[in-house]
Amino acid sequence: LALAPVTAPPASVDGFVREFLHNLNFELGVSLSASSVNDRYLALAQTVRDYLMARWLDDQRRLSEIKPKTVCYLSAEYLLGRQLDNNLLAARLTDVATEALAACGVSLEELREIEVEPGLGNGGLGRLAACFIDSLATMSVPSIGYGIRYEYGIFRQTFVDGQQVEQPDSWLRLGSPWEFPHPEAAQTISFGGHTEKYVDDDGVERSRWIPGWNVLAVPYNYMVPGYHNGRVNTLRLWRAVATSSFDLRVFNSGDYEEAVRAQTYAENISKVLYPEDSTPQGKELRLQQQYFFVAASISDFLENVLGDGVELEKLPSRVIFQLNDTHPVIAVPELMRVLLDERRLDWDDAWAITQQCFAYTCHTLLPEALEVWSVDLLGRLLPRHLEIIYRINEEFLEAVRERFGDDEMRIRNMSIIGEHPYRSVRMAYLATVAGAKVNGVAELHSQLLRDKVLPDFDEFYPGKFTNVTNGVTPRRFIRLANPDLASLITEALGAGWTIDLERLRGLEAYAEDPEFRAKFAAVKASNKRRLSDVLHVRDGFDVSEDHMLDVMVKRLHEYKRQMLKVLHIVTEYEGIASGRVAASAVQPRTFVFGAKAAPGYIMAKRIIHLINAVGKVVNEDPRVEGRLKVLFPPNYNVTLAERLIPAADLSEQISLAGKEASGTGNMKFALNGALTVGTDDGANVEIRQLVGDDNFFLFGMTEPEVEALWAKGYRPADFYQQDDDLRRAIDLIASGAFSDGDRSVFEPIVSNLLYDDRFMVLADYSSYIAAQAQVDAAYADQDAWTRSAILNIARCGFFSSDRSMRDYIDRIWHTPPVL
Ligand code: 26V
Repeated sequence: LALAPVTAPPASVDGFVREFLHNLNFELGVSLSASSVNDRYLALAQTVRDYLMARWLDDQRRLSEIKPKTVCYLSAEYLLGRQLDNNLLAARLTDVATEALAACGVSLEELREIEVEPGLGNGGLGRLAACFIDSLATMSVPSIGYGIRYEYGIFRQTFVDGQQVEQPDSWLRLGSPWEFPHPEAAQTISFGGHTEKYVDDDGVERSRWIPGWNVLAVPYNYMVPGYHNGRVNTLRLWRAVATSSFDLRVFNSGDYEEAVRAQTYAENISKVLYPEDSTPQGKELRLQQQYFFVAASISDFLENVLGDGVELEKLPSRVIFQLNDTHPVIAVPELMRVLLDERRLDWDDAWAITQQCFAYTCHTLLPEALEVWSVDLLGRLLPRHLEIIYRINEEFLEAVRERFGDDEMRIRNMSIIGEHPYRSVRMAYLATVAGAKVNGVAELHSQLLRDKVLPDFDEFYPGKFTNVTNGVTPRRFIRLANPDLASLITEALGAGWTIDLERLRGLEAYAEDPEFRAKFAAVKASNKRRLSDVLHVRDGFDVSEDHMLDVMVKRLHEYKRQMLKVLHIVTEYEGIASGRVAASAVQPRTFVFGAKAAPGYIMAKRIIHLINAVGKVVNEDPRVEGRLKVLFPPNYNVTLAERLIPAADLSEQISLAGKEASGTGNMKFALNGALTVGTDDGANVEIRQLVGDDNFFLFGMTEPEVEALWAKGYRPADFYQQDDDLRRAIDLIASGAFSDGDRSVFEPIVSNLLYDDRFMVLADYSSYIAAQAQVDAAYADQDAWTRSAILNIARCGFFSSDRSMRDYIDRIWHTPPVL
């Protein structure tokens, strides 16, 4: 019997209408006239899936025959954003779908707007993973994204009296049309119990794990379509489900309630995304999540992807597991355990294979963000893995001794096991020892990683450390988010730039063309109107198209220095309100914030409160009306980013030098023609090098200057005493002017700035204010500003995540495309 291959429905308006109505009637069980908007959205999503399906199945079949080396991207977070538009675009279906739906009397725009984005990530790290899998699919690189299907993603942020209140993000409530669950392919994942020694049939003494309990990991597959290349890769997210044996044992003992409780316990593992906290460690459930997804992923790769009869020695030629930060690093002892205990390799062979199969990306420099797990917890949850980690460490320290002698200080510093304040496993060290390569995410970050965070390791492993500067996908962040700009670029340069972003260079010449500049300015203005429409419906805000749009969107963290932005706004406000500065002397500006604070991060939440409080006073004061406005739409997410970024004139990238590993928002803004006011930090450094000093507002200390100031002794109160503007701004906050006269509300912020100020806000204040004066002056010449904006776009093609992927492939993965 010749089985007909799966074929896609005809890509015509007629074909699309038929498929859409079929799905509405037969999959959702409603007629067109009786269908809800959600029904129509679900049917549309299914229709798009149907078009992608043949390619997806075909790619899976081909890859299982070709058996190429595959990238397994291990990430606890994927901040995907909405799927519908992206998938329509990738499959070249946008026009057909628009027409087909119109023929059914349905508006595509309306359906787009009801999609709930899967917020399965905290911020930059999760969004980066989403950009990377888009690029890998677009470049036809064999790859699988592995992660967790959280039932609740990043919390929904609301403001009550200006303060953040978190609501659960029940993104699955109205159905999730993009996923394909495979309960039949579940993996069993074990935890707890103990280990025991035994002698195997060959007389070799071995260790084995007798686990205490287990859960099922059920895979949910998502299509990751490449852009216009017919390619569809897979994102596989795991959901925790109780095993029946698990229930049965308790159930047999007759305790029904206990059985239900046990089930709930197991299923908690994939219940909720951890909101990146002010202190990230010490959460047992989080370690369970990490092990759960990497154990399922490794087992899935070995059993289902690798294929039968592959000698394990060849494993490194078939896979590279990329560790997205330390969250998946428990995969290292897990692969060792599988090779040793299940596949019966000896230690040296297993370790040689493991060391070639992993590479590690570090995404931070903050010491408090480097993950450690207490030996106590790890030993309880994963006793066999702890044994393996101890042995890895023993052999590693032995090699260190051989090389450097008995330098106990160095040994203590390099040990994977830390002793203070309690005995713990340093996951970044484990990843560095096990990884074939270790990379930072921007030039400066990679340099500091080698020099400051892991200098001994850099010395011990020459050639292991490298840099791959982050990037962002031009499909989502230019083509979809800014369609008018995309058309303008295509008009000038032809198609092709979307997958070859260096072609944007061609716009340099157009920056000198007054007609092109006028068109660009019109696009910017229209994006502001579009944003205004969105914010009006969403939050009741209005954005004036003749205001400079000054945007700071990113997680709320002290190191990112939203406080510096607040001090600038208060300074501007106080100047005009007090009459010292004529309102007409400043450019009309709307300041926009978007930021979520980790629910447990009290200072970050106070700063959110302050921003809202300052906004309220500024927006209600007639003395600054039409000049200054502050907007803080709640629940900043990928969907809102896609609206805000294309409308922005000014991008705020103002972290203390040496703290922001890279930033990726900075790249998105520059690529949409916003100018940056920024410090010499993260990828800002590279952005400025590329766009040129004339097209970037640099301010603040450099990283060595920061170090020097700490060394000399930093006294923030001195800056307060010596700078009149700064003193007036801080005094105004302290006076209760933004808290109905209550001086206690923001007192903790004020005293933190004056007497602690870990991120040197006061030290960089005057330089920041000066840079903002330059911004004002530059914005007064609209035509020159527009020219700069176009040059930013023209010179930032480097920041495509396609280029990042090429760098990973060349320097780390060695996984060529399979066309
Ligand atoms: C930061 C912190 C800060 C204080 C303590 C708790 C805690 C926990 C986690 C983190 C974030 C670390 C990993 C991360 O998200 N890094 C971000 O990765 C982006 C993609 O590479 C990069 O652009 C950002 O600069 C970097 O902060």
